[in-house]
Amino acid sequence: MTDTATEQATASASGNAATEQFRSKQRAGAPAADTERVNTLVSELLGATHDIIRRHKVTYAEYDALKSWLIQVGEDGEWPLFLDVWVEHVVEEVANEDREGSKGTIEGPYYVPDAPELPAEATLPMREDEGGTPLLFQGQVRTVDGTPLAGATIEMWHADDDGFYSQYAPNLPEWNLRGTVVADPQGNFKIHTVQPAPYQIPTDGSCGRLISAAGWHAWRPAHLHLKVSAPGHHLITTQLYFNGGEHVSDDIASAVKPELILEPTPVAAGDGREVTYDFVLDKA
Ligand code: MBD
Ligand code: FE
Repeated sequence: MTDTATEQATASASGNAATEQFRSKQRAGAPAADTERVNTLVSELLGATHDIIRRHKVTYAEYDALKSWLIQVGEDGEWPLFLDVWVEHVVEEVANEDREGSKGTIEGPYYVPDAPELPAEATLPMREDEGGTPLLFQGQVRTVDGTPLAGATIEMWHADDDGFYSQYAPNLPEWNLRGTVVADPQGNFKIHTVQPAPYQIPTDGSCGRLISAAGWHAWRPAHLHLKVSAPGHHLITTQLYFNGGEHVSDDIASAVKPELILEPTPVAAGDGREVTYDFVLDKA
C-alpha cells in the first residue's frame, strides 16, 4: 500500500479544503458595505444572543466553552460546513421564495466549478470498480411555459457509495462523480452514475463535537447535487433524494423538500435503477 492509500478522511482535511474552495469562489462577490444594513443585522444578532444569555443564565464556563469551540471551528476549516448545514437552508428559502420553476435547495460545501463537460448522454467520471447501485438519471430541461431549453447545462456532483466527495476526501480521482452535462437540442439528458450513500458529518471535528454534545445525529440522506442553467434563465441549485432512504425525514441540514424526492425503479435489464426528473427554469 502507498502512503496515500492509507491517508485518512479527517474533519480538518475536508473542512480546510471546503474553506479554500469557498475563498476561491465567493459566489457573486462580497456586497458593498451598507452601514445601515450591517448595523441592523449585527445589532439584532447580538441582541438575540444577549437575550439567550439572560434567559438561560449562561455561565462563564459556558461562555469560555463557546469561545474555544468557535476558535476550533476556524482551525478545522469547518465554517463552510457549519453554516451550510445549520444556516443555509433559510437563506435559500428567502432567496428563492419568488422564483417559479423547479424547487431548489442548499448548495452545501462540496461544489467545485468547471467539472469535465460531457454530452447529453454520459456517464459521470468514476473508478473502474466504483461501488453502488447503478443509476440512470434522465429528464428534460424546459422553460416555465413548457418550451425545451436546447443546450441547458446540468452540473451534477455527489458522494460515492462510502459517502465521500472527490476533492474533499483522500484517494479519490479529482473529478470522481462530478460532471457538467450539456443537454441535447430538445433539452434532454441521460446521466449514468451510481447511487450515493448517506453523508455523515465528520465526527472528529468541531461540527461533530457539537452534534454529540447536543445529542443530535450526524446524517444527511443520500443525495444528488445539481446546478441546472440555461442562458436567460435563473440557475437552479438543488438536491434530489431517494424515497424511503435513511434520514430523508430528518436531514441534519434541513434541506429536503417533498418535490425533491425521487422514486427510481429497477431497470428492465441489469441490476440498476432509473428515474426521470425534469427541470423547469424561470426566466431571468
Ligand atoms: C453535504 O454533502 C451537504 O450536501 C451539505 C449541505 C452539508 C454537508 C455535507
Ligand atoms: Fe452533499
